[in-house]
Amino acid sequence: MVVKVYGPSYASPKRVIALFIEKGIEFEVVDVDVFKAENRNPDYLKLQPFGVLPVIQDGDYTLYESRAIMRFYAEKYKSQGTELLGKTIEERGVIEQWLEVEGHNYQPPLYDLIVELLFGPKMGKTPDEKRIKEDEEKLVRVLDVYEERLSKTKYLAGGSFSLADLSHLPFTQYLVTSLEKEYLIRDRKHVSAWWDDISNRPAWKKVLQLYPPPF
Ligand SMILES: N[C@@H](CCC(=O)N[C@@H](CS)C(=O)NCC(=O)O)C(=O)O
Repeated sequence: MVVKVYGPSYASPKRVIALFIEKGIEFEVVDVDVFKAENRNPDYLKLQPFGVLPVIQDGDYTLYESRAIMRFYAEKYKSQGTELLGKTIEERGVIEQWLEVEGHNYQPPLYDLIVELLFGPKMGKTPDEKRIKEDEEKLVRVLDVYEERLSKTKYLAGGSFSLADLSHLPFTQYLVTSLEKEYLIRDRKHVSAWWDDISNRPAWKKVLQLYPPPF
């Protein structure tokens, strides 16, 4: 069964698509244009009542929330493609910890920056400089924690690439490419090496080739 992914040009759907490519899961995409408010159409809201992307449909199984989708397929196809959930329950715990950090500490200030600097202006809004400064400060504090962590382990959850690293790819790509804030990565030796490693994975390069930034 080919999995249908609604998106696919935006960051959160790319998280799911990167996972599908890492795992060798067949998928097809359905374009949803946020700038035409297609994510607010009644038919789309039947699939994703909060009106955000992505949603997947796998036969008659529907799932939303990009990290829930990633966890589901990484578990369902655990022995297929790249192993992303660790070998032991302890490793899994640490992966889950860093996935939570990504979702609660890393992405929120970065998402705000993207809205202020990319999406807002495209919709005619003036960027809020105070908010931009506060978000960048928050992100700096998070990246300092990452630098410390990555000085001890090659990847966030230990010695192997995992779902936690993968989950960082789409929004960090925005940071580097579209927001032109690559210095936040490059100013930190270990974060910089980690970014070079994970962003050069063939699966991620394929995602960018299929759905290039900025959106
Ligand atoms: N927690 C959700 C967030 C999804 C999300 O924010 N998607 C963005 C694209 S990256 C979106 O659909 N934005 C459109 C909007 O907010 O109207 C997930 O991870 O699936």
